[in-house]
Amino acid sequence: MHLIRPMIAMVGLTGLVASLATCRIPTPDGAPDSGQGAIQAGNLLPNASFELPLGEEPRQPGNWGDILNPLTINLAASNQQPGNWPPRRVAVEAVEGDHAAQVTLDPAGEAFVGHLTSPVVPVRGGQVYTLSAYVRSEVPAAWVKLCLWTRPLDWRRPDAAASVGQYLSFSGPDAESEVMEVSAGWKRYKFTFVVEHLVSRGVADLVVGGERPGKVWVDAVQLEEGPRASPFRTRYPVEVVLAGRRKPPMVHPVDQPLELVLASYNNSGSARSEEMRLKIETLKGAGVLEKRLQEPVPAGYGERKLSYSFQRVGEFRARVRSASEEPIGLEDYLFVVHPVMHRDLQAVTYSRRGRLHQLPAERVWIPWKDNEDFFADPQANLTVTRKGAIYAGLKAGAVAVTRDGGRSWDLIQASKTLLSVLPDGAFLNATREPGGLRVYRSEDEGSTWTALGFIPVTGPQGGPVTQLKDGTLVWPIGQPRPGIPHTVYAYRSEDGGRTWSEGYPIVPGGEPALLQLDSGRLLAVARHNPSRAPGEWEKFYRNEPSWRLWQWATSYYDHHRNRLSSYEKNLLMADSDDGGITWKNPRAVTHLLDEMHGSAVQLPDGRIVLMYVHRLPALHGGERAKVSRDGGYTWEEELYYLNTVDAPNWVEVLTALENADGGVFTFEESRRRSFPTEGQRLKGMWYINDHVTKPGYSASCVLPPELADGKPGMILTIVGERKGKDLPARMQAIRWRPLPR
Ligand SMILES: [Ca+2]
Repeated sequence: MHLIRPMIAMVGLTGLVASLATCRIPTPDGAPDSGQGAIQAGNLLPNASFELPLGEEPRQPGNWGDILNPLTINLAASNQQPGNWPPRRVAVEAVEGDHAAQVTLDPAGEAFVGHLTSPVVPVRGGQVYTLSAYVRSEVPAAWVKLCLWTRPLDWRRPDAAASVGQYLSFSGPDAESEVMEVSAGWKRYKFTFVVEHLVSRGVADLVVGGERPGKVWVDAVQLEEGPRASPFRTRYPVEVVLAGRRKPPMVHPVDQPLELVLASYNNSGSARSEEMRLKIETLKGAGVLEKRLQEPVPAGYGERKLSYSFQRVGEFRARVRSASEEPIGLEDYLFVVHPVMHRDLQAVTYSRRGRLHQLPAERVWIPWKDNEDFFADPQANLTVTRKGAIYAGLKAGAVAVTRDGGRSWDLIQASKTLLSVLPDGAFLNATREPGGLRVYRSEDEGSTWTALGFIPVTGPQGGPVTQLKDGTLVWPIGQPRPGIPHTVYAYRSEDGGRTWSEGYPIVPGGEPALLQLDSGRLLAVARHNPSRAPGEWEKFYRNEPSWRLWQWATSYYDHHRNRLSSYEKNLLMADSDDGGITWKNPRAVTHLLDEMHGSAVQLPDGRIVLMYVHRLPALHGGERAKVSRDGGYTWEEELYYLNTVDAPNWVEVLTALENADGGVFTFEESRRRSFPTEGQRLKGMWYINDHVTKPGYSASCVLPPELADGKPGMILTIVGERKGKDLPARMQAIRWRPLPR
């Protein structure tokens, strides 16, 4: 059987090579004859004795059981994750060191099966390899198969009939040993094979099974070149894992030192004076910190605490290498550093090359709070009426109004929810009626309303209505239509809202807002959370750094399966030069996931300011802004932070989840995505939404000089703060301006 596989495997190469090209895991030369050269001694697998942490943190790139590496992600994307990811456990009689990997046998048809997948390792095309592992079982009549994949893993049973008589098709691993019986005592299992030509990396897949559920233990796994299994050794004499051990994970507030834990395993039997290098770079690859770690590494397992004055905000990657650049650190540690602002700070902050600075600003609380719902989300655009009033819809009919440019606010009660305010002071409302949305207009601050036109639409997500200079109303509405991805459409009315045009597609997405520039051009901003088709995973790697960061940070409190829904969750912009009929130049204007609800204003000097919420992780996320001089194509380097939202009860919430679940927080990632607590089904993300204060949405306008400080270019932004367990939903008004041109 195996003899015919090498020729067969050529078929899938075009797709594989194309997909590999988009991935960033370093690959060796995958050229046709990369296998040339002498046999290389040594174990290719890192952490192969399972002495270093294995998923205690959110899984980071590079460790065992990583479901998001380029070869294993197909399992997640096609719902094949194991119910329990193998943890590392103390094993009294481990073959090497003190720990072994524990694999749980899950139901699979009539049998019970478990998998232990290795990190991605380089392999040389056409080379002979031997894979070996020590295995023992708590379950009688257990078995093991040793496998190697050089293409995306797929554990679905291959259709044997499809291969009958077909010389050029097969599925399953590249190489797969016979089934070998496993007993209660440790025994070494070995498998020698060749890998296909024109491949450059692989994942070892140890498959164990039995007739009953239970645990199988694995230790001292070795993948080496050549036809024999040599005595086990670790990949390097010293290997390390860098961890943050934060709650919530991976977020470090800027007002604290950057504290990391370096876990090491040294199997040489005595302390080693091994110099290591810690490098921290931005996700875009710019180096920001490099440290030499020179203390001796103790024999066996050791931990040391690292603490640095970092004082930079942004998204980063930390890695450890040996002095000669060997990858002895098997995971990169991805992390974010958030700015920290006091809720009443009379300033906004901004970052330049990661360093924080302040700009004076005025900040007041709007006299409104809500203990019932978590939303604190004003509609995106504010309008300054001809009488100098500015209104903000809060919830239902509650409206805040200011007549002094946002310094002081009063509450009024409209009888319908405020959608938008026109420059003449009229309120607009959109009410869902059977089959669509009815527009209403009020001339008396929402007391009485007149019905206007109707737009037939299902599942609408309407943004604010914008009145163009020629009086035309343009209303962006996100909606699903049969056969078309969720899209934002522009509806136009040239008679004040009595009749509306068909919807003209703008961009994919929802949650839209429009701005007419001085030039007459219309600028649209929309939230973009695309979904993927089942089994589709290549797109994740097109946005790899920010997507990975999001995946690992959220996998802490939810299941990977849930978070694989989006490969992007950010903001798109597009332009229209004909009043909203034809849209062009669609472009991403933010690039991290969980950045949404964007809106823009134009300053009197022509610059565009984009405001949006940055949500992840919720601890000190907040409203952000950035400035463009060219109409939203390129952005100045400074990032403005209008507020940051603390969540003082995070640890309490995470502990409650841990106690309720008993699984997710030990990172064994049980199959349960929701779990019972006090008679209710509790789902991690929902529980967090209900209990942790987080940033809401924003609304902005440019103040005329008489409502500002006599000078042009001041922005009024309302920022929401969503309800947590102890704090109500509420909103602030901020009078601020970005740096001068
Ligand atoms: Ca071990």
